[in-house]
Amino acid sequence: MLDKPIYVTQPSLPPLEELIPYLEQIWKNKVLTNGGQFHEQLEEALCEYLSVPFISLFSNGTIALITALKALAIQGDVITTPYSFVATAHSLLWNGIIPVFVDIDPVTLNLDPNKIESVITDRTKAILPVHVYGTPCDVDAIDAIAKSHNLKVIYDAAHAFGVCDQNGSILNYGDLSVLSFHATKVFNTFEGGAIVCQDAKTKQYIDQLKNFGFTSETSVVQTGINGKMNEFNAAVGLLQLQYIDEHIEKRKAIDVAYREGLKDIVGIRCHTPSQVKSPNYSYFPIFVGDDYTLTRDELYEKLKANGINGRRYFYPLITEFPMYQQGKKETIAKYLEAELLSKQVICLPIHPNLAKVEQEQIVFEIRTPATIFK
Ligand code: T4K
Repeated sequence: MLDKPIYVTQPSLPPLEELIPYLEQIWKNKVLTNGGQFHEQLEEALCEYLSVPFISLFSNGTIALITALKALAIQGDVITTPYSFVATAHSLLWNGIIPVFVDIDPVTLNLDPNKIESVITDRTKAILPVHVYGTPCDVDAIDAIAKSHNLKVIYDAAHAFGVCDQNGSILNYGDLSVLSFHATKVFNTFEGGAIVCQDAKTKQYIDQLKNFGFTSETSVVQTGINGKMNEFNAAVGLLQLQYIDEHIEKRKAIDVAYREGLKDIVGIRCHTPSQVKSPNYSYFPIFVGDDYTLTRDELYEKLKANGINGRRYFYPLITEFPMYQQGKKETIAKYLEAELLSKQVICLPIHPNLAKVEQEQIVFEIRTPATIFK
């Protein structure tokens, strides 16, 4: 038994004393928000680190998603995944958009492009795929479908900070990509988020939208919102950026050790998407099959009883929340892969502060009792 509980994630924090000079600057300048110097510096630094042309910082990822849809004036229906955090679909409802859910690919765990075209109608205006756990979607297939049907694509990239494929940052696909910098994410500013876009005009419009729609002191052009990131969060971000590579390296070592420790256990499967050029190791999902000695929920509870707090991201599916079932008449399951995987998943703890001995204990609890491949 461990002396303190382990959580699925724990924020990585830079040394406290390194934050003090930033705070002194804020206290001296007395610019606390509305586009101060740290806000500006963080936007620049992130563009460089992430290799993206334009970024607009936000107070959190959910407001950024809501604003991204607004920025592209999306209405009608939008195709999205049921296997995500509820904020993905909520952002559609906040814009009066109807979410149309499509099943996932069991390998990437993201929207299955083969199932998208059959649900496109005259009402469909966009696709909102999610790079779940930081695994890139099949971006080429999705973008090809979008082009042939004249649809916008907004990627929910809340989990995908720093992820690259063979062409570079995955944040450069689609019309917009949305990041979350929440405390539980690989890169955190306590709360925060961002929209990545590809041209200066769109950035300017997004910046207006996050500031109530003001275009000047005396003119408002849109129903904007208050989505601005403040100077404290931006300062934390600047500091965090100095440690991000180190944090991702630590996550990588944990990922490698889990794969080694769990490799021969009957009924335990690690999520292994095909080669990603630079993953961020943001989550470590395992899938508990019928051939494991316990059910998924029994294993989840057993771990919890031993102080190990995994999370069943994403269970239930968004489509299983009663508010997303209103008005639905279907009795036949439509999201077979998502339903199956949602009932099998446990995300194991992974964060830079996880000690080797803690990880060994997690592996031990999963191995005992379990059948081992010979
Ligand atoms: N799109 C996707 C695909 C997302 O996953 C998310 C958020 C969003 C959009 C929206 O982005 P934001 O608006 O959040 O920026 C957490 C996060 O709150 C949420 O950001 C995240 N996805 C989701 C997957 O996970 P919960 O309800 O599971 O968090 P909570 O509070 O239970 O935290 C999990 C564990 O982390 C705790 O057991 C302990 C540890 N923890 C948490 C916090 C907040 C800490 O050690 N310290 C902390 O400060 O939703």
